[in-house]
Amino acid sequence: MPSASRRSVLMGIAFKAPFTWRVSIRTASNPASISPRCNHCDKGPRAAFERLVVVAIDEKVAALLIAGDLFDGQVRSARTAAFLAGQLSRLREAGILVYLIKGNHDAESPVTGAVDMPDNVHVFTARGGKHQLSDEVWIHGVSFKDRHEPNSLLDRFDAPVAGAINIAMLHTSLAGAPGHDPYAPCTVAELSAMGFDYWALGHVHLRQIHATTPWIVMPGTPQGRDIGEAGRKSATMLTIQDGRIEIEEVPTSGVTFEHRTIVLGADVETDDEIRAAMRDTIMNAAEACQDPAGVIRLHMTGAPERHWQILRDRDVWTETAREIARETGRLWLDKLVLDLAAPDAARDAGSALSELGTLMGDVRGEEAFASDTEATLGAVLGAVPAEVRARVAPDEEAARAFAARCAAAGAEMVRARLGGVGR
Ligand SMILES: [Mn+2]
Repeated sequence: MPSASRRSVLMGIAFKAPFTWRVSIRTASNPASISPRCNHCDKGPRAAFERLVVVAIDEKVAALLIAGDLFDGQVRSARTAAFLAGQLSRLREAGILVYLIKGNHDAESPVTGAVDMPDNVHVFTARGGKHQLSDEVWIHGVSFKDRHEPNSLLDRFDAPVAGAINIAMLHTSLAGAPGHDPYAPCTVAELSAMGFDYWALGHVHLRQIHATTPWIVMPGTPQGRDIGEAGRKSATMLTIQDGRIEIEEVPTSGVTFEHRTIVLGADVETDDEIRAAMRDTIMNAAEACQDPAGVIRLHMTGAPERHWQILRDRDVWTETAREIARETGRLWLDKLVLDLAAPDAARDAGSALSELGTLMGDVRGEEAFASDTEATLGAVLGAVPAEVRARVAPDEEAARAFAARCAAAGAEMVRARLGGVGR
């Protein structure tokens, strides 16, 4: 038990596959222009965990709480196990306890069982339990037994200890989201009614404070995994003093994902102007990036005169953006997204090109074309890894929408090529 003089400070985090993931940086089609690897990206999740350990030691915290999904289920890696054991041992030497509950991903991980945890680590079982951290603080927790946990786990918690601060750890999707499997479902109201002072939740990657009395906190992932998890990521620090809990956010990510948008005005006429706009935006992003490295997705919107040419020369503009990002020394381009409109659709009306556009639009509306596109997409998806498939087309409706987007983008590309040639 930590000495009475130590502040009772805990850090609650929710991990997801922190040690095994790599940021996927699209490589250029031309091998000569492939970006140098983003070292920060490769190290991302481990670096975030190390940063967490350093803060924990510097701040002399009493304990580190890990609310599940420390490991990614499918990955077996001795290096991962060794890295984790090393970091946990650093905490042990600093007299810091670690509380761990298993999430859905840990439950299927071959690594979880293989790691011989240092003796400062307390792993809660699926039966649940409680552990006294200090004179005034008790930690409660329940682990996942299997990958799937469609039922609430709340009945496995002991009652809060009277006269103490009680912190409960749970891996849960809360009330969940439509189309996603429920993981230990429960509501904020149910959690509030349990009598604990703080709920240290895990599973959802986005940080969210659901309630303050009691605290119900989903701290989010300490390192974003891809552009879908944009922004700086963090852990949550708890300070317990005079029977009260205060929290603060502690940045942990080593790589920030960001979206940036360039709006091209109708008066943009030259490549130089476009390059200048790109440079401004990317340089600003580099300056604003608070992490050692950043990955940006650049969106170009607007209705410039050069609309056709830009769409036609998409690869050139992608490489241009990639090169400017490389110059910053700390940014990597995830992707250039072109969302451009023709400057004045009315002016084109009656032209052969406009007629072609209308025809392609009509055909896309036909059922036979739609089912043909969906069949083609089905064949393509059948050839990609299941994980990618699940992401692109999690259900039938999403697959249909994706097929429609592909068809619309294809039509736009055809128009861009023809329009570019014609001008
Ligand atoms: Mn999970």
